[in-house]
Amino acid sequence: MTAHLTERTVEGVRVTSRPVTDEEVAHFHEKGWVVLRQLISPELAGAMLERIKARMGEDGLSYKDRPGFDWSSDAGTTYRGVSHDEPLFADFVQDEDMGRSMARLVGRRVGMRLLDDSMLVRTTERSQPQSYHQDRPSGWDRDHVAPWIALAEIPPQMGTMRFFSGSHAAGLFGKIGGDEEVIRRTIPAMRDAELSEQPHLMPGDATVHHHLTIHGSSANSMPLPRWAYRIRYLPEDSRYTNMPSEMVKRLDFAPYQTFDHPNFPLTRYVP
Ligand SMILES: O=C(O)CCC(=O)C(=O)O
Repeated sequence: MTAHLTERTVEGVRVTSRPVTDEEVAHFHEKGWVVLRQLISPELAGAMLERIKARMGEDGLSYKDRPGFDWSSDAGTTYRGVSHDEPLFADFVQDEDMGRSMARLVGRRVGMRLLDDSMLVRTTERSQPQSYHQDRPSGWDRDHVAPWIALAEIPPQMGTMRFFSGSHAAGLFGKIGGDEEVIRRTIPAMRDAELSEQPHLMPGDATVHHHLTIHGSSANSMPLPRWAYRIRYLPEDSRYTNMPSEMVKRLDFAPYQTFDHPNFPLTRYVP
């Protein structure tokens, strides 16, 4: 990856991301998802992986959930808030190009803030598929987008995601879940929808999905952990809807206030 103007160096590592292209933005707007090859450099992905392995173990099995905070399931171990603990991640989530790229995917000239970031590790112990769903947030009133970055190679058999193309523009379907057959049978609008191929991701490759895009992933059938770093970005003008939300649970948010709070820092992109 060539040096970029917004590049910064943290702990000796070059922190940057490449800007999204017009074609990628158009693809995202039409389909509700996009694959971004080499969104970050393999060097940055490798440095992030090294740091998270130091916390979770080579196989991801040394990490134990913090009760009431992490969201692990039989589909993987979740380490929430990596950027709160690791300076390299904290700098990256505020990257100027990430902010600009995510605003372009949202389709607005708007500042973007971190909603949260998590390491989603599909280990040999927690290797099950993630059934199809919409993220369907209720705590905020604007569309958010979710980059999911491979820190190590993730072939389809380790559980990359698939997306129902166009589902982001088809409405809110509520508490859905199940495999492809269930989604096609229970949601008439998805009966003939295109389901994306499962990508084979190399370190630094990413997928990004819209919060209403129906998505899921397969099991990890290999004897290695799947290291995926998922960030969620929210437009700066999003307001708290006064609906129950894990994200603001202990924050004493007033109804309809913005997310202007240290937990939700703005990226360095200024529109
Ligand atoms: O990591 C996975 O397999 C699923 C992740 C997911 O559903 C999401 O990022 O919204």
